[in-house]
Amino acid sequence: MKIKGKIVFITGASAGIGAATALAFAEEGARLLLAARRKDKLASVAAECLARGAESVHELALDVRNQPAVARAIESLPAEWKAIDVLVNNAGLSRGLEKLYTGSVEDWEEMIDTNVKGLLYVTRAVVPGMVERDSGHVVNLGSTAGEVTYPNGAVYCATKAAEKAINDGLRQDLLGTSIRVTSVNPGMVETEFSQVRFRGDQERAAKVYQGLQPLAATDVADAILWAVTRPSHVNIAHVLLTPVAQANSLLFHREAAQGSSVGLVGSMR
Ligand code: NDP
Ligand code: 8X3
Repeated sequence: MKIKGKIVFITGASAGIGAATALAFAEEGARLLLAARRKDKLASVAAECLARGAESVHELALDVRNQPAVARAIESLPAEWKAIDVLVNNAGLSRGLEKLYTGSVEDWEEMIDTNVKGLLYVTRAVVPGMVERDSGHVVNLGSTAGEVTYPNGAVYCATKAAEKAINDGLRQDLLGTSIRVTSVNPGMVETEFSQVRFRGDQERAAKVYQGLQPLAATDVADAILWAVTRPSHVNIAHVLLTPVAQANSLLFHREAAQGSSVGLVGSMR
């Protein structure tokens, strides 16, 4: 599939994987619909997209947890932006790393509301138009965390396990249409993710990536662009990508000052 002139809607486009994905599609000449809550960050990603070759950019200041706002934002798109070709359901976050029985209920709700309900709200608002046009591609951001649960991360992992079920269910429900559905499941990617998880504790966030080379947001953007640009009869169901030094959610190889070490993610954080 050629990307030039296609409308690509990316949630969580103000940072990390979403911003890198916006830039990757910009370089292919896409028309970009970019959504996130932080307008200033979104505006600078939008400007960079135009500089890198995007045909046009439309920004949406949107909290995906707010269902009426999501529905309104999609319904009230200008006519020339309505026919969304690609939806990248990327907005998401983790909060805290704590045992389930002492965890913060507010943190759980924020993760579930964003990663599960937000993804559902956006999908519900966008996919009917794709069905009407019998054309489109939905890419959902999963994670190694959705495949293997790690200690102190049960609720985040549960949201990504839910993403896997939603991704697979949506693909089944769209059988008989031309719409494709893909889950891109990265391991550790160095973005704002850990800073958000640890509420700005830079030192703790940096420790997550110590002694190994994590994925970059551009590596994930590359996988998303690859999945979307396969021929239109090919559906990539899942893409799993990790740093070479990561086997799964639990097993890492870290170079320590004294030599190498293999560690559990829970204990290393
Ligand atoms: P970042 O924190 O760098 O970016 C997260 C993006 O999501 C930001 O643009 C943020 O924008 C947006 N976002 C968060 N909450 C909302 C909301 N309620 N409404 C709208 N936008 C929101 O993290 P990543 O880029 O790393 O994460 C992107 C996705 O990738 C997430 O779904 C994450 O779970 C997944 N992932 C990340 C991995 C990693 O190791 N980093 C690995 C596997 C998957 P704003 O704050 O402006 O709203
Ligand atoms: C993010 C990857 O391992 O930090 O989904 O949870 S991890």
